[in-house]
Amino acid sequence: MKVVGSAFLLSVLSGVVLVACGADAPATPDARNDTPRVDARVVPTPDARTFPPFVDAMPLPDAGPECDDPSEPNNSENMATALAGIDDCDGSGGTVSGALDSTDEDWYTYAVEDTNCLLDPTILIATGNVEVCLFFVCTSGTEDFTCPKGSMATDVGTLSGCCSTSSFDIGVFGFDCDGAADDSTTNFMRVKSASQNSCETYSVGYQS
Ligand SMILES: [Ca+2]
Ligand SMILES: [Ca+2]
Ligand SMILES: [Ca+2]
Ligand SMILES: [Ca+2]
Repeated sequence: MKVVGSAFLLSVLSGVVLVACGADAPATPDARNDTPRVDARVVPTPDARTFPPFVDAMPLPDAGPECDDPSEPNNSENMATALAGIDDCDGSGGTVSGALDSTDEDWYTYAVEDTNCLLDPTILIATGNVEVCLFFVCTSGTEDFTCPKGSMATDVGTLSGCCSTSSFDIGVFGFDCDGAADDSTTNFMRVKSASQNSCETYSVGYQS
């Protein structure tokens, strides 16, 4: 009887323990359900990060074929870009750079002072498949010049000068302001594309 009574008491105690464990179990799932709700509030942040790249990519279609030239507009004698004056010493001079589409003309103008050096108007085409014309306007007297071999005498409006697709030097006996001791001039330089390129870039040097 005592043994049976002990076994009965053990089974009753086990039942109490099981009931006690069963009562504790429901608390855990509730706590787990709270955690996903907090995580769900964090989800919108990664989605927001995907938008900036699309905005950054938008400027790309604007980068089309353009022929930027900061000297524009300079398409005629009257709109010529004014350059610093030079004298007839060969250390005096400059370089212009620009870009030409098929119909563009780039005009520049600069004064040339007749000093004690030798006057020999010169064009140096450093880069670019271009035609360069050099026109002269004497400060006093009348323009009298001979275009060197490889260049061609050309008149544009009231201007007279020489044009070539390669570098040229008028030479020390090639230019004179006839009737004047002072051969100072105002020069005009016209650059045009000699290629079929949509955008011909160039660099042209000048001295006198
Ligand atoms: Ca241009
Ligand atoms: Ca132009
Ligand atoms: Ca010279
Ligand atoms: Ca003269």
